[in-house]
Amino acid sequence: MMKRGIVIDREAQMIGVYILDTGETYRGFPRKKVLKKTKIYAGDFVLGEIVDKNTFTIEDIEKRKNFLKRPPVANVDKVMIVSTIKFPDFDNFLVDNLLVVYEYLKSDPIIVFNKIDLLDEEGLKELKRWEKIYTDAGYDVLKVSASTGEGIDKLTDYLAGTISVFAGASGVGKSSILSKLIGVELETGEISKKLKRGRHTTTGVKLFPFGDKSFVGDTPGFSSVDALYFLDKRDIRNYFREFLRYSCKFPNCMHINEPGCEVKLAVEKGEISEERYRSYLKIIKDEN
Ligand SMILES: Nc1nc2c(ncn2[C@@H]2O[C@H](COP(=O)(O)OP(=O)(O)OP(=O)(O)O)[C@@H](O)[C@H]2O)c(=O)[nH]1
Ligand SMILES: [Mg+2]
Ligand SMILES: [Zn+2]
Repeated sequence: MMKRGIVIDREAQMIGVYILDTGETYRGFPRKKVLKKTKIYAGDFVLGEIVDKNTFTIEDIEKRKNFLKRPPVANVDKVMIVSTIKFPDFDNFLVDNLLVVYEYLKSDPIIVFNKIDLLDEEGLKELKRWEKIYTDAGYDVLKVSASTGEGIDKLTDYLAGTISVFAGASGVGKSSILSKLIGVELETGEISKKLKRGRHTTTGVKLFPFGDKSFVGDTPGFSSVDALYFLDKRDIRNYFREFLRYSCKFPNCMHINEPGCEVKLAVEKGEISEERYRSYLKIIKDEN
């Protein structure tokens, strides 16, 4: 009988398949005709047959909705851009670059603020301020603490039925959130050891099943990035979500100093945040 599965383990010679209706895992062996057609990535939905208690023959691969190169995962529904207000200090320029790049890669970035347990009154105010800025810009914002577990259930519900991966600076708590989501309680150093165990190549990716048919990747995406590496300076404006609500006098308006620029007017009126606009100018290197 044909079964539908998802590739959750992908290394050099290894394809691990998770059968969606039972949650059992098998080693997948693609037919030649499948290999001829395409490569196989973590996140791929596959159709095939269980031939014995370890073996699943892959007869077909479903069309991908997207493919993220970094990390190499197919069918990514959400990229969690993890940040902190403190420890380390919030870096909005990094977040804005990541938002542009993952938006461009069609992978629906969201913002996850971690380490909220470390915030005093002033820190919480700062969190609220940034939360409003990104919500107004059109992004979903979630707040968690991987230490106390606060917000983890909400994040789990939010991610129900999705394939997601992490991005964000070093030390913000990506591995810690991953271990909370999948329920592996270990010291962070050990977690990374355990999660990386048996990995022989740097290209290997695992997806961990959790919650309600959700899968999260163990290999983080970018920790820092320059959007200009991916996109032409002139295209950056198309990946600031809130800019797209406005039509300027000139369709090719760069929103710098042009007459009839509705985006600049929206910044002056406070409809678009100064911080986001400044990031935009900094990304396209027009900071004066
Ligand atoms: N207080 C507090 N500490 C946290 C929290 N989340 C993570 N940490 C700590 O922050 C440090 C970094 O966490 P990691 O999970 O390793 O961060 P990471 O984003 O995976 O870092 P890289 O792997 O270097 O990119 C560790 O010492 C964690 O124990 C949190 O919610 N609250
Ligand atoms: Mg990590
Ligand atoms: Zn404009």
